[in-house]
Amino acid sequence: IVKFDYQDALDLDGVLTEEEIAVRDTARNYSRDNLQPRILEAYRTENFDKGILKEMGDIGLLGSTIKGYGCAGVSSVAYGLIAREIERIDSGYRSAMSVQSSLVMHPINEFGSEEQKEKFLPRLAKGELVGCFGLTEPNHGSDPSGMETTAVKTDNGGYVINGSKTWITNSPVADVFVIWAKCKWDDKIRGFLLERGMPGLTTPQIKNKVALRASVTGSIFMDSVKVGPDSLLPGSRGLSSPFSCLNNARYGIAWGVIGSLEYCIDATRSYALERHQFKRPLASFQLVQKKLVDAMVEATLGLHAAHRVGRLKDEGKWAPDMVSIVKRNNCGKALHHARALLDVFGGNGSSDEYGVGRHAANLQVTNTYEGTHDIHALILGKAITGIPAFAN
Ligand code: TGC
Ligand code: FAD
Repeated sequence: IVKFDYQDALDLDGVLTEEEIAVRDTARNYSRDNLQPRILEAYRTENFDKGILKEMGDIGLLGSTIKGYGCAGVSSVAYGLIAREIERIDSGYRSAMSVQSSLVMHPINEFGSEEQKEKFLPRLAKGELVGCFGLTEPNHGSDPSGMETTAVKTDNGGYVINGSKTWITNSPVADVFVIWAKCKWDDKIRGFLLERGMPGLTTPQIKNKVALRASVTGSIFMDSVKVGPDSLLPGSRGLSSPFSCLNNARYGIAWGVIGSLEYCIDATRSYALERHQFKRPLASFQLVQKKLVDAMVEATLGLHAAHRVGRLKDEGKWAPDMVSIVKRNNCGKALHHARALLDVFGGNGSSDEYGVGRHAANLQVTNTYEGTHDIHALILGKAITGIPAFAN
């Protein structure tokens, strides 16, 4: 019999490799020492410091599963552990890391030419370049297959891109844009790499968000943007290409949101032990203990489920539906329990000093992006019945 540790209730440490623990500790120390001190001010002022990506790049946290091109080449579990540690501070900081890693570096690595990989990946890995991923459009969020952004061929072998993307993480500060467009010549969706400064490309910020305020979000407007032949990601073809990026990002979010919930559990436990009502600590009341227990149990189960998907991913024995299980479950449970824990703070829950209200607000967004909670239910409903409920 061992001593029970509520912070590692089913011994996750025991199923990690030495390298994964080292990566986890690097991400934990960095997040605690460099992100935690900044978050309150960044959230209040809706300010994202691009320097954070350089700092993450310096310690190997960007594109960490990619082999070569200056990337660390670690396991999918290690990537999940990085997301968990960063999101323990704030979902917005994890967004910045996961967009750069899974939604920008992954498609370049997977679908790009050797020249594109050599040009972009080492600088994205260092955080010298910031990337963003444009799939969602004003009229097409859950149904990207209907996208209106188009690419047409030009006489010189290049392309002209027209259309708009919205709710794009990092677009106002990005140097590189992975844009998904419908190609007029065969009606297939393909990825294109656009760069800041191209005539016709503008990226206004969406201001005054009620959540994820430490992450910068914007639109991308493309008014006859002319690009060369080397802009096309040659290996991309069809919706499965952007979805392959989403598989990785959704998997990382499943780990990340548990980090967010773990912060809420620790903060609530400390508060409940200190705060007294009726001459007793709040932590002595059964209803308060139940909230802590319910949250701790779901955080534990969520972590182990994400770990299992990670191991299957690295063994090549995974399916996207498995990712939907952990993305949907972990985001939904993290949101539900963060909101319940917020009750324990009473009036102080309305102060931004305690962080739990900020995490709960962020977790609503994690339930929305990368496929909403309900869309993942429908993906799994299709997996069970064979009938797609979201389409004709
Ligand atoms: P459907 O007909 O089901 O599939 C079209 C093609 O795609 C293939 N496919 C997949 N391939 C790989 N991985 C997956 N997960 C895949 N899911 C589908 C499929 O096999 C088919 O291939 P082919 O070769 O037969 O053509 O597509 P549908 O149009 O009916 O899709 C329905 C649905 C609901 C599943 C899908 O559209 C969906 O997932 N919608 C949600 C959209 C979404 O997640 N958007 C995310 C935008 S990016 C973002 O939010 C970033 S936030 C970043 C941050 O800040 O952290
Ligand atoms: P809609 O698709 O309009 O859905 C609205 C509601 O209808 C949801 O509850 C949905 O579940 C429901 N619904 C839709 N269709 C069905 C159906 N068939 N059956 C039942 N219910 C349905 N996108 C990117 O491409 N890149 C990014 O970097 C990015 N970053 C983001 C950052 C933030 C802060 C936010 C908020 C969003 C971001 N997104 C990004 C967009 C995000 O992926 C979309 O918001 C999400 O996919 C949902 O699309 P939508 O907002 O258009 O909602």
